[in-house]
Amino acid sequence: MVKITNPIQKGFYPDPSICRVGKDYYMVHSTFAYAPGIPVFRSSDLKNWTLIGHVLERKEQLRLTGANVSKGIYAPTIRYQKGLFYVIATNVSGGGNFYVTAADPNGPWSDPVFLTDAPGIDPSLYFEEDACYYVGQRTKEHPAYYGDCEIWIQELDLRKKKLVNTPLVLFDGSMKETIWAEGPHLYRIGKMYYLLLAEGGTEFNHSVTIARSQSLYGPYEACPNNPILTHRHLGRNYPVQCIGHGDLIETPDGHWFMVMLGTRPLNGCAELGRETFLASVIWEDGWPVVSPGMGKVPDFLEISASDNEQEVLVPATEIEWKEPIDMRCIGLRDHPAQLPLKIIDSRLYLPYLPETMEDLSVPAFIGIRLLSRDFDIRVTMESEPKGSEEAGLLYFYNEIHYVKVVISEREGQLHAVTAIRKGNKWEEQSRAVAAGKIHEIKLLGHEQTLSVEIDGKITEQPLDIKDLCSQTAGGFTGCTVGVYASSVHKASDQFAVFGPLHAQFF
Ligand code: 6LW
Repeated sequence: MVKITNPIQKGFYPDPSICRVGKDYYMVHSTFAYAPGIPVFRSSDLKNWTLIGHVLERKEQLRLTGANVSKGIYAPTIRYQKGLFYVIATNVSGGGNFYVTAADPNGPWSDPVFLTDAPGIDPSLYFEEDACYYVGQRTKEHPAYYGDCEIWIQELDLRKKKLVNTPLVLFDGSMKETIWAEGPHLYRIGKMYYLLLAEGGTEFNHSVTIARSQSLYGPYEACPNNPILTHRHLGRNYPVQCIGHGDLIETPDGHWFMVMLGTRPLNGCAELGRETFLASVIWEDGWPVVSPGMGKVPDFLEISASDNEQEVLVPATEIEWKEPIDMRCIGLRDHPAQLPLKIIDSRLYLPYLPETMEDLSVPAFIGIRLLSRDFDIRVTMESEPKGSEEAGLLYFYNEIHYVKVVISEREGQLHAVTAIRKGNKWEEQSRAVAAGKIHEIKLLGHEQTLSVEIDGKITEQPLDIKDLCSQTAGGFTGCTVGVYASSVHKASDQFAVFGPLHAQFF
């Protein structure tokens, strides 16, 4: 037996979609305005997930100019058909719905093919014999209320690379006045077509529902047990919330599972963002029963598997600076490797770009996802900023909710500056630090507070970082943390020099 602990993907990995080829599973997630876009994970046991690459790695594949951090790439679907992997997703900041293909899921993936006549978001693909179908959501032509959406289908001609024939509506939700019928996936299981979808919106009322039909174009009947999975009836204090947006998968030996997103809020805030969870599925009377006997996402599952690996605790993340840049690193709106940086003797030379983290362009930021709210993240800065230059660590939720801990010159003297921005609220503390080239910066996270230690001194009052999350600041992402340098809208040809980034998540 293998014990699988939920969530199976900790940190900001929302909108999971999964497919299986042979004994290997592949899973993808939304990345919004982070780059590279759409990570691809592989697993042979649904428990241990290895990051094997990204779908959108090249500049020409991923246009995020001007996108705020929660815009950009939404809800990808991954499917495999006749020797090719397909990922279909939406770039809400430019171009809309597109698909890419790859013979090897490690990449490289093709350039995107944009589907100009596909309104809405959350596209999925369904293959049958030689045909391919686009299944997505869109707002109804005459919505009766906010969030009045429908799931629609249209044939996708992969040779012509465009939608052909007539679009048809399949379903508009399983309850009266359902909001946000979205995240659809279509399957043929046995003799029936099943349409899995999300309803209620990605927040507290999120849910997974299902409908079935004997023919592809319907009519689809809603499952009498809908929603087949939700946590909204468990109340706001239940530790796992917002469960919805699922995808089904069958193991080689005929067992079924569902992956879906969920949050683990504390005091109403889920700083880690929407994470990915797993539940088992059985079939009764031709309908799926999720987590039979329990009806909610379990803390852990025990499944039979030949591959009996040990429980892995959340590992320390050590980012050493070398070429190519560690696959776990992400940047804002552009791949960190595209920054005009240098790596010399395992040191990162990060340019003082004029952009800051508040600008909707590409700041000099190389981050990793926050994997737990208890953490110890540290780096050494081995250079000294001058004038308007500042460099250090950034804990980032969005352009107006972040903490920056930087070394910077103030009135001719070097200072350690800690600033927290929560929308219109700005607090800054600073103290002089000794000149000398090496400064150690540590961020210690504990129960939604952040202690800052610079050069061995905890100088600051712990900061309250609870509100740096979607629940209070809006948006769809989770927090990231990483090295940062800026010359704050002035020109500079200098570089901040960093040692390795150590991140321990408890
Ligand atoms: C996703 C959609 C959603 O595309 O959030 O509210 C979007 N629902 O299903 C971003 O994750």
